[in-house]
Amino acid sequence: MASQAKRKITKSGSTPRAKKQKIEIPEYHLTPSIHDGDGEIVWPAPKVQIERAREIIRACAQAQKPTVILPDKDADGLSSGAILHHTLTALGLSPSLISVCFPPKGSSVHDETARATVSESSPAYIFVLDQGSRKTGPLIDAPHTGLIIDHHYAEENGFPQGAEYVTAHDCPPVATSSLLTFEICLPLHPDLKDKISWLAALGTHGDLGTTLKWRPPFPDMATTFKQYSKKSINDAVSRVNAPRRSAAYNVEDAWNAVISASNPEDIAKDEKLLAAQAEVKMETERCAHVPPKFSKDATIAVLTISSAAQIHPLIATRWAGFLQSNKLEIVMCANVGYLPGMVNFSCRVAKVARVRDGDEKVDIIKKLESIVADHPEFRARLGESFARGHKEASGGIVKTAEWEELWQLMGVGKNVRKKADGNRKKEVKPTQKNTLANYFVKAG
Ligand SMILES: [Mn+2]
Repeated sequence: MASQAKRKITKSGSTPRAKKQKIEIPEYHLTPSIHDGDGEIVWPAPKVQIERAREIIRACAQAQKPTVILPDKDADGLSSGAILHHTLTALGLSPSLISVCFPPKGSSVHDETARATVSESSPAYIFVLDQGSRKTGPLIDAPHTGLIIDHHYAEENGFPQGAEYVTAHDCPPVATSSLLTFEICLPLHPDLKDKISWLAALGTHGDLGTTLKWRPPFPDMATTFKQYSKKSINDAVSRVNAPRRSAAYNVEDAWNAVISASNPEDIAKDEKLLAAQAEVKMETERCAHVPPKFSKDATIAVLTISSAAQIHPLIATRWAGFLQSNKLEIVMCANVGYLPGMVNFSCRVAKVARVRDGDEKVDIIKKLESIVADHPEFRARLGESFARGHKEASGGIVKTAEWEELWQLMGVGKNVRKKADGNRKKEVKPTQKNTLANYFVKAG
């Protein structure tokens, strides 16, 4: 894998003692757990929420009524969808009564179009998985039981009207949606363990990274990893995540692979996912070599690409790993070709800035908001999809005209470097293509 190659190169040129690998404990394992009145750890979600979720799932299977599952499009969302689907059918719900919906490219489950699609099948039960939550009207207008299973931050009462919810967000170490769904469903039927354990691993590695230590209170997955290597799980993660990044956005292909697979190797064999993965890789290579431009204060590096594929987060991540400049805080990749008339952008904290602490700690959402803080009218026009996500990985979707205004506000390209002073003739454009390409061989 790329990261291993990178490590090797770093190691070969230095003394082993100096580069002795640091064991990093992920933040989610350092956050103290919360305890209930009896001193028991509250995990992965409050007991009442978990019990209520189980009641709803049992009642749904019993009811034999149309049911809609709305899982998010990545490995975690799809795995929690598959875990719930296997559970409902194991409990006797006819598969023909279950529809699984994915909003089209560029829209979300919170959109009006999604509501209309869900209403079509007149569901009695609606499950919304791993989608993040917003305070909205009811999921559909007709009477129904709605359950949100999630682990993203939600503001107080930040849920659709009338929907019930179970969330891992407030019970550190925060479980993934697939792990939460697994913990809810496992006791509901004796035959589930083999079917859903590897799916919990798949989704969890998808969100928390492929080197996760399964330490308590995370469940003991030794049996699962004896059966399937971590490599096979991790390979399946990248396969499953490919369709949502491809230009065609065939998330259904990923879902079909996950729901029909009995193990991670089945997913690795899926031709459609393989093709999507190849396409994403090719697009990333095609667009990754664009030279960065810097904001006036040199804290933001901007890479502008045009691709119908959702590769902007990948390119931002890559460049964040090796751009060197002591002022640099954020690497931003803007994709002008993802949706017509829109610019989709992803931001990552530059590796050089990740060591900062306390007040200096880089918070992307704050940083983005600070650019427009003195322009409330402009901030309003940027809309709800600007500066969303996490403080370490944020981004947004804005209209082309607003993007150009933002570009001006950041002063992109107006950064004057000292070397430019009085020495213009020397400023011959370097044959940068080669330089950057070489860089990628090492860093990527
Ligand atoms: Mn998730």
